[in-house]
Amino acid sequence: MADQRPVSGDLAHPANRGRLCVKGANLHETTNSEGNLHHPRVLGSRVSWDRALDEVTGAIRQAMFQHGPGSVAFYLSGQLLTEDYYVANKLAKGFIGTPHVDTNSRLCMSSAVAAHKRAFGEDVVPGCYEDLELADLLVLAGSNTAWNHPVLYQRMKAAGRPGRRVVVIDPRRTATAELADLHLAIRPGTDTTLFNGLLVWLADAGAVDGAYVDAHCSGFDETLVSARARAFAPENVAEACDIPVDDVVSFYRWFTETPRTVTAFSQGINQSVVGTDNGNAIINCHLATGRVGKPGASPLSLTGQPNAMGGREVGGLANTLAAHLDYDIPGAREAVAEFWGTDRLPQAPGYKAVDLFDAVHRGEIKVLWIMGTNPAVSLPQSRRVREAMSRCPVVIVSDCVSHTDTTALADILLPARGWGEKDGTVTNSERCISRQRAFRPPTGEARADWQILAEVGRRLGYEKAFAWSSPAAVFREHARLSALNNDGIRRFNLSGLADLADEAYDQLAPVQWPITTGQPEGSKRLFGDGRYSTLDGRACFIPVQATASGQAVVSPGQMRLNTGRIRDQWHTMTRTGRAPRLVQHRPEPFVDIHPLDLSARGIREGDLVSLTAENGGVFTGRVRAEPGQRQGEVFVPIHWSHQFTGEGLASALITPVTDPFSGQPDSKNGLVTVTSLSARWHARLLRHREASRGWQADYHTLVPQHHCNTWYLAGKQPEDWHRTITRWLGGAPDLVLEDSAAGTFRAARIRHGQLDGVLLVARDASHLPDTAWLASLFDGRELSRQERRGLLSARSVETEDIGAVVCSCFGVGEKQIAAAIGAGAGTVEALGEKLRCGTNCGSCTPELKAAIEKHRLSSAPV
Ligand SMILES: Nc1nc2c(c(=O)[nH]1)N[C@H]1C(S)=C(S)[C@@H](COP(=O)(O)OP(=O)(O)OC[C@H]3O[C@@H](n4cnc5c(=O)[nH]c(N)nc54)[C@H](O)[C@@H]3O)O[C@H]1N2
Ligand SMILES: Nc1nc2c(c(=O)[nH]1)N[C@H]1C(S)=C(S)[C@@H](COP(=O)(O)OP(=O)(O)OC[C@H]3O[C@@H](n4cnc5c(=O)[nH]c(N)nc54)[C@H](O)[C@@H]3O)O[C@H]1N2
Ligand SMILES: [Mo]
Repeated sequence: MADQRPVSGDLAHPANRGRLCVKGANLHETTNSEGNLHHPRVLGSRVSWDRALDEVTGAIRQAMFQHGPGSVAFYLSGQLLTEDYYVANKLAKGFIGTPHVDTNSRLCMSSAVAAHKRAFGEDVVPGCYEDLELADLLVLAGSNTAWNHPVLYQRMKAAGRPGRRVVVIDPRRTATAELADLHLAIRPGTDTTLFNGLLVWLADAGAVDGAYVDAHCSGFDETLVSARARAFAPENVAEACDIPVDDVVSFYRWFTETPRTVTAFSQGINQSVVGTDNGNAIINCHLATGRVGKPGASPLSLTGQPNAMGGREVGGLANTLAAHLDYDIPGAREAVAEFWGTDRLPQAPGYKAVDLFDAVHRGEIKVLWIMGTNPAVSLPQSRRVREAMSRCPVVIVSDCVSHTDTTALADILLPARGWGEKDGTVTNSERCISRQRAFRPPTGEARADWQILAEVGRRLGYEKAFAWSSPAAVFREHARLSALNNDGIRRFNLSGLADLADEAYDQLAPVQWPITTGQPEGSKRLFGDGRYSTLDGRACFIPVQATASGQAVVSPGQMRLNTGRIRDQWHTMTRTGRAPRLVQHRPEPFVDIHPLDLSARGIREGDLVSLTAENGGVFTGRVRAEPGQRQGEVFVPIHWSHQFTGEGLASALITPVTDPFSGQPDSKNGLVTVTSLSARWHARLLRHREASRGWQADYHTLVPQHHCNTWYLAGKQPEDWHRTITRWLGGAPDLVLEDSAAGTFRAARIRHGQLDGVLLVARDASHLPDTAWLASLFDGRELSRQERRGLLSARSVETEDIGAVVCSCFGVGEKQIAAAIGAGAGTVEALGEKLRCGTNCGSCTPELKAAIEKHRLSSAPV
């Protein structure tokens, strides 16, 4: 059962100052160990750690011996701690000797990494979060900050003041656009055009900081010539980006006249075949105006995972070696080899994620060790990824959760300690290192990832190299390595922490790197003095191309696909999917479509549709009419996996094409055809948690509740409910209500006086009742007579139907909000006072505003 203690933020932490997002605030619902992996397993059977580790080392040794070190591969994650990551990288590259170590950050940050390296000579984020508050112009490119970085969004919002402007660049009108003075709903994939055009505009307006460019940059002239050659007058830009020319001009003017400008960018920029160019197109404009690493003036890549940055520090990406030392830096390989005391370091970079799984598919990789990521769901063309894994002779998966789409394909399963159980450090987008501390006992026999890896290193015969006894010891070694051959050009430097005592490590306060003996308090901003990490100290302008797959031809009947995140779920839902409060905001996989596209296709809101990609991938979800979509484009969430639904995986629809520099897949971009599922019936089936699946349906989604599971079901063929009901409910029903003319059927089963199962069927999904009250009856209570009477109408006289939950922090529903607005609560603040909604994490305020606006429009005199 969930631990009921509420979670609170750390008031002293510089990044959030105690604020939490809705997922953080509901963490207590996800820390129950039900569903966690408790013991190691080999081929499905529980084994001892000793046996499991023998299997792991045996498989690695055999592959190395028979096929060479390159037949072993690691696929890591930005959700590991830095210490875990460091040990994995050292084991793989240093001692097994395989270059094939990559991470899910390839799908996330690698384009930003590549852009930083091209421009600055090193993967460095020059700015910090405070800049988001100091900026007079905030440009949010390809980032739905309101939902995905809600704490930063709240900071930006609170920093609003007269004259501060916000521009949001996103094909969709998202919750973030609520903060925007200007929303540029560009055609997907046209960001380079927009920023190339800006560079030309800056030059023509005389807004280029010539002195800065001359003193600190190279490549400006070629870059400008290349941008001009593509004739980027605002009219061209407007046409290519499919936005009004006045909006282009407003954006360009504001950028020109605002020295304190921050451009924050995220997955709409990175996850593209031109992701690296996108990043450089942005950075070019900042370099041209000298706005890098200055208070309130910088490009700012927003990372996603808690430790995406830590992975970049240790060298978790296949094309890096360790500690910002790359294979192509002269002398780096030799220095790292000497530092580690090994002669096994690979000669050249290994496969990046998409290529890695291709190599697995070809049979080149004999042992694949996956840690802290769920590639069967998150990599493009997920069906082929699963096929690759099932072909691989030995798949090792370290995870905290027993049932995921990836653990289902593991030969060896290792239980890893998760959040709250493990100890170490993480680094955020602004280079700030924070301690993560264990505060609860581990689940079952779970071990920390670094311990598992170190033990394998020792069993492979490298006792000395893997002898650490604490994460603090690993951290010190990592810090020492960062200082190796570091003459100050390489900014990543933790030498000031290399001798950190255990107690000091335990108490380490958040601190931003570089942290050197000369600057032990860390560094907020970098490159503000115009000196970069290149050999000549100059930043590089990079000419960028102007077209992306965003302009690929959409055939008649096809729609362009966009994918992304929702407010209350984290990735593949292995944790947030277990929290009943968090599943209520969007309980099912969905498809956002513009209302005009719906009417043109004869589809209605609430219908089930299937999207089919050319690669055969299918996604089935519930239609939402979304006026914020561009016409011709659909948006689907990335979160659902086979653990929760049938065909509802966004990545099934994505073709694995990648950016040529970063190898990051084009995950925001697909082409699909839309067909209605033509369901003849829709149902809700509520069963107690342990009940096995007795039902069959063409569509299903599991919606976990506190005391039961609710299945959303639909079928294309009529059912004989009287025949199937016994199987579906696990026994004969006690109450049945049918109206065959109306197509409704309802039945309930009661055992020992307690509710055991309920089925509600309707021809139209919108005719199904709200099931919150029914779900609450599964708490083990003996049903009263009144409750029994209410069962088939699905409501008790006393309970209020609150509608879909809008504020997950306080469980406030759509219908309550509408009623409060009707009764005069005309502002977000008034709603907060009345219902508490929006007063905690604040991430529902855009939806509250939209509800107020909707009421205003509907009650306005015609
Ligand atoms: N609630 C929640 N928060 C999260 C996560 C989560 O799973 N759930 N995950 C975390 C992680 S790992 C990450 S990486 C971040 C990601 O954070 P974001 O990058 O904000 O997340 P996304 O929703 O994937 O994509 C952002 C936006 O890019 C837009 N976009 C698509 N194509 C284009 C384009 O061609 N140009 C532009 N300019 N925009 C485009 C999409 O419409 C979308 O609104 O979120 C982090 N925070
Ligand atoms: N189409 C499309 N695809 C995308 C994206 C998109 O926007 N569109 N976004 C991409 C991005 S930015 C990202 S970051 C990825 C995310 O995709 P994934 O990384 O695949 O997703 P998660 O659900 O975060 O998987 C983390 C796994 O690690 C486990 N875990 C958690 N903590 C630990 C730990 O401490 N140790 C170990 N060993 N395991 C742990 C969890 O239980 C879970 O199974 O998806 C990418 N894929
Ligand atoms: Mo990410």
